[in-house]
Amino acid sequence: MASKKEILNKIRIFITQSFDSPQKAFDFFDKNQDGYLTKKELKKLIKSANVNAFVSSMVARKMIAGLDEDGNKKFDWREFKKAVEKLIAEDTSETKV
Ligand SMILES: [Ca+2]
Ligand SMILES: [Ca+2]
Repeated sequence: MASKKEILNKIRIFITQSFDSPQKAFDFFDKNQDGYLTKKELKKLIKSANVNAFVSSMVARKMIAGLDEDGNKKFDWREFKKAVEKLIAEDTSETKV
């Protein structure tokens, strides 16, 4: 199974290469356009980054568990933006060493 680092790397590359901005990625995967990314929608995003279905669902659950600040079990734009910023920040800290 791919390591956490590899999975996060895939997601980061997918978001940065497929979309002009995190906002566009959010809008694209918010399929019902209610302004929230549910676990199901987030899982689709992760799966699109070429991560297998089982791992995608696990990662989606963990991301929401870790970064859902208001506890409604889904990402609003602000929370998603933080998640993406964290993803990109982790990359910088790794490549510096
Ligand atoms: Ca939605
Ligand atoms: Ca939330």
